[in-house]
Amino acid sequence: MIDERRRFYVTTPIYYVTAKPHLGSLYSTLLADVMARWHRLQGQEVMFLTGTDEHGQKIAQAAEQAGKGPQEFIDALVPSFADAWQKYEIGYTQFIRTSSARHKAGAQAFVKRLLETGDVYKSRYEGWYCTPCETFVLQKDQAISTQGDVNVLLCGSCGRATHFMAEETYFFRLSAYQDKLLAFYQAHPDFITPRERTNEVIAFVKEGLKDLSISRTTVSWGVPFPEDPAHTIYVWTEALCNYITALGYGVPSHEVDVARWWPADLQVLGKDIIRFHAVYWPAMLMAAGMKPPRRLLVHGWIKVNQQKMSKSLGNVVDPLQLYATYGADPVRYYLCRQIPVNQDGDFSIEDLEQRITSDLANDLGNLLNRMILLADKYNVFDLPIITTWSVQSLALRSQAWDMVAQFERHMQACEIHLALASMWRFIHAVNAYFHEKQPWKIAAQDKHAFIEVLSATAHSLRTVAVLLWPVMPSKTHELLASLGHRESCSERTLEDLELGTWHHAFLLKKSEPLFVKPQPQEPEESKEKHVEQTAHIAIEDFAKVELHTGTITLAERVAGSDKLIRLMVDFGPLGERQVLTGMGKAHAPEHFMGKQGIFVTNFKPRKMMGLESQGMLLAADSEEGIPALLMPEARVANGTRIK
Ligand code: ME8
Repeated sequence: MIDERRRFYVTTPIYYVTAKPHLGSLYSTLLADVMARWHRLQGQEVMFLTGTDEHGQKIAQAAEQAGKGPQEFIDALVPSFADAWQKYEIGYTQFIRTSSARHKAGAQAFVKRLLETGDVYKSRYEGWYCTPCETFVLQKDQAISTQGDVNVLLCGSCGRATHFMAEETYFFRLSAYQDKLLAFYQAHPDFITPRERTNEVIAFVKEGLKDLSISRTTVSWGVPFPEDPAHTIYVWTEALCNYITALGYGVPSHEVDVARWWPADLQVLGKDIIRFHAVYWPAMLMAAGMKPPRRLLVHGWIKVNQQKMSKSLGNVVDPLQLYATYGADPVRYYLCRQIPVNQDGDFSIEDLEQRITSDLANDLGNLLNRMILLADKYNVFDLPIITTWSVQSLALRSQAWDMVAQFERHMQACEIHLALASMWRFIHAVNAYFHEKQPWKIAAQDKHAFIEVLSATAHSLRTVAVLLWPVMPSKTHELLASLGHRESCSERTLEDLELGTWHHAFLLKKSEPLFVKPQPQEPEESKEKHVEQTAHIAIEDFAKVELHTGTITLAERVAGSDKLIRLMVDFGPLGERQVLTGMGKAHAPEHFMGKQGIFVTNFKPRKMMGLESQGMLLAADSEEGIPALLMPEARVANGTRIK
């Protein structure tokens, strides 16, 4: 099922740089990366664009709050996007910044084109504006909140207060595109994935489209409007242009690139910005004489406790923290598998860890481990090409073949979670096959049958690794390396898997487990219990530690150290010993003089600042955090053993 077009252009939304990227930004970018890799796997040339949205009131306000100029503010934040994408192996081919000269010139050229076609005219706008969403809010989309005696009009999308604005503005004649848009949706039923969302869009367009204000006189942090520098281009109009300015729109020498890549094959976005991409953007492109994108992948929201994860709600999950704890591939897998692309999904650490433990470590990782362990035990690493297969192996091969077809179908439809579900059904089947065949029992008597089971398992794992590469680029390379296959997934095609023939030889390699199971996080309370439990030791263990009483006869600071104090201690029959203590910051030497303390006396002597310590003085932190010496209640003979 190889796509006959040889090129694939995929984009992500460009993110507002008001803060570092969060899990929601990663999610859109990851979906685009998986689709980009999926098309690379088919041997297509891929253009993958992502970037940052750097103009408008929202950015200007955020910069002001941070006490910085807008350019300085965004310049400091943009590297955090590139860094996160690099850690998560996002293989974009271009990163666009809307403050770049190329983008600004391209956006101006696009608006100029709309002026020339007569689809942009100057008039006056009055309405309610939501700065966080950077959009005018129609009356029907507003909610009213009464605060004291005042009614505040809230944005229907984000629930925050709107403010009234009246200004001279340029309008885009959106109303003229109502019928053309409806005809376009009808002619392209696959324009929006998932299809259900098309109905929302059609209903919105059918209600009637008003002309769109596309300039501001009150926002200076933006791209100057062509031929009227008192205005800046409305941030959304300008931002949408990034998808073509990145190709070189407006630069005569780049016309060929625009023609080569546009229309985009896939634009990934969250459902919050569907209207901009499914209505305004296609209409503006039509007005400029260009085609709308081929397809939009509109995904749901990642939520935390049923609420959308967002910067303004302060409930964002930091992708870098997840990366540090679990690594990139397990998080990539979790996001693709757990959250259905077409729905909202709740993020939880428990689900993430559960997926890593059961799907990755148990189902996939253990299968590889068990095979390699057996290969090692019977010293059979070299698996030659098999020409005759048992009935069960043939059945497994045909399951593999079916899975490949299902997987491809789902991926072509951008149903990544369903593609993974069908793959895991197959992985379960491979585990069942391995279990039924009991290769550990036949290894000694029937070497041929033993090798056949390993080979069928290796073929299955190779199929899994190749298809899974778009989702877990590193782990699948490790998996292939353990099978002795060093093929680079990015260069291979699916044809071999589609044929379904098993004709490979393998050279198995001993390797580290593919996935590490996360250690369960214990609640604080049970952690304490755990400490109590592990604190139980046998009396013989205690007997190993020799504790004696001793009287301090000398205490002085060790030269060159503000911590160490040298003590001479009288241990009675055990003699006199030198003990160093690190309590010099809390206590002066006089504090120790003449006191009888308890010492560990059988530690291996240890040198500190050139002096040997032959014991350890016991102390415990007081409530004020100052070490208090542990002493016998009554004076006892020096050198008495504590039992
Ligand atoms: O809207 N779950 O930028 P933005 C899933 N600059 N995806 C989420 C998410 C969540 N909780 N939160 C954010 C903008 N996203 C404009 C876009 S494009 C020409 C201009 C993702 O930084 C999702 O894709 O607010 C959403 O559409 C996008 O980030 C919004 O990012």
